[in-house]
Amino acid sequence: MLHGCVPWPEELAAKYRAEGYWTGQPLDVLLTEGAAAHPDRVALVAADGARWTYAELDTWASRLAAGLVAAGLRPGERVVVQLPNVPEFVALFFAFLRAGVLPVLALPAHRESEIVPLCELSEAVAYVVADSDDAGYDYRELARTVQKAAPSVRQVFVVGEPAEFQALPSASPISLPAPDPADVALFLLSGGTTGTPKLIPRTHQDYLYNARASASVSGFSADTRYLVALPAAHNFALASPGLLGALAAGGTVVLAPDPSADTAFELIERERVTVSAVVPPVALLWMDAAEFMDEDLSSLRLLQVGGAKFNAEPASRVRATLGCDLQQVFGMAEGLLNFTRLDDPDELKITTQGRPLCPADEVLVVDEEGDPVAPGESGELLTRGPYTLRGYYRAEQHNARSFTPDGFYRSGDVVRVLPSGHLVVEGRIKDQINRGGEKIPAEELENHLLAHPAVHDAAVVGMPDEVMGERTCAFLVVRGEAPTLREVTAFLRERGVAAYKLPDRLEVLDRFPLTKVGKVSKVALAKRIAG
Ligand code: OOB
Repeated sequence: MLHGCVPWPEELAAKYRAEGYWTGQPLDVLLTEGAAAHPDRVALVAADGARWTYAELDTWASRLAAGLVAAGLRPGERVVVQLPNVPEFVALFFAFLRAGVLPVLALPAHRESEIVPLCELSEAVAYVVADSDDAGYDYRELARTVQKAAPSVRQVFVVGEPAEFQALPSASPISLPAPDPADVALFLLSGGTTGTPKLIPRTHQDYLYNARASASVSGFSADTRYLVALPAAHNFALASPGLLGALAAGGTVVLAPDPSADTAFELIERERVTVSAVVPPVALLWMDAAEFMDEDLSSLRLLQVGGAKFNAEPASRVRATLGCDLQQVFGMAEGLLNFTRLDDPDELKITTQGRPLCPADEVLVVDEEGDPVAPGESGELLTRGPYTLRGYYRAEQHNARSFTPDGFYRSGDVVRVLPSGHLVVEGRIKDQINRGGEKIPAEELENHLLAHPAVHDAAVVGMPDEVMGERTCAFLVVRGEAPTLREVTAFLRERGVAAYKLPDRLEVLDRFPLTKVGKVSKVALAKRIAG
């Protein structure tokens, strides 16, 4: 495995192979098999209606792969990819797999303060962006900053107008060596809890299992028309089952540039979309909009909701408002996926976050001492399995804290297991805010706040919010005059912090409440703001 990654112990690897979860195939078979079996079926539809068959997508990916090689990219090198939901994302994804180049999948919302550390940590040799987004944000401007700050980035490729950079490289297809299925295929970003980003290595065979098994448990088939409403670079929309799962099943992927009801409903009607995946605030938006918008949503059979807790009350209204079934998904880029099953009783679909995807997923619920709780009691979810990472990339010290000595990943999520095996997510012990599915590492935001000249100390906590689940509250102890929220967010933007990480509220205190051992009590702060 790539240096800096933690492999599965051989004993478990042998078990996962023997039980058929790891097939020894490269991830790219998702496309090559489809192109061989049904070349003329539509694989991909862009928002503007442009479409590609499996054969066309396959050829496009091969040409891009040859282009990447001709541009000097070598197997094992890392490239930070930051693209919106455009068809080039899909073709390039497969091109990278073919060239053995490892994409590091950043989100379109990320800015300098996220992208530069990612390039540094991964020693990325290239950076791929779109020219601009719908709001007019120019990613080439970001690329200029990134290239100055991260000298490992030799090349910038641009989808659209390249300016002084390069267009996506393309060349006549060449034959390329097959990658080792046990090695890294791509890097996902962790939601994170610390001041620095964490990269999640996903291997060919673990991610192939992830996509195929999720597709199967979600009932995906050749008739599936999957709307990518969340960012394609996020594990939910990419492979859980997401666009890779739809392709694995021989279905069609439809790309939505944004998850608004206007955009999504038009595409659902036009492309007869059968399934999509959204975060809870988007589900709420769609349910409200369905009451007054008149697009035909009758093709929609299933709405997958995850990324943050979807409460039972709105969950119980999905069928009546959108006319489709609900599947709750509790997943993580680190691996473990839980799904409610299509044949579960409504009660479980509405009140639980599903049960583990794989029979070989090991789930432990432990108390503060790390001891298993009594059945049905709540505690921290620990997990290991055939598609759950064994360590973050180049993060030895952090790994020592994030994993138990026998390799269980400490999720930081507080859950309770029902007799049926379904999990109910009850909370979190990790220092992170989950703002409608978007994850904000508290320490990272606190470090940015501490850089403000008027800030003496900073502590960031979530505050309950009906739509987003939580919003972000920054508690500050200041020197001299307190800055306003507007000043603080302007300061953070100036530092290149992604918009979704900006605090929603500022509270100034004389001093922070402390725990018995003298640490800042976030529990007390969270209680205070909730009140
Ligand atoms: C998904 O992945 P990430 O990596 O953005 O975030 C993972 C974290 C989990 O540890 C948990 O804290 C939270 O997001 N979460 C949920 C949840 N789904 C995720 N909390 C409560 N209820 C849920 N249904 O968010 C992700 C990855 C793949 C599929 C779905 C979601």
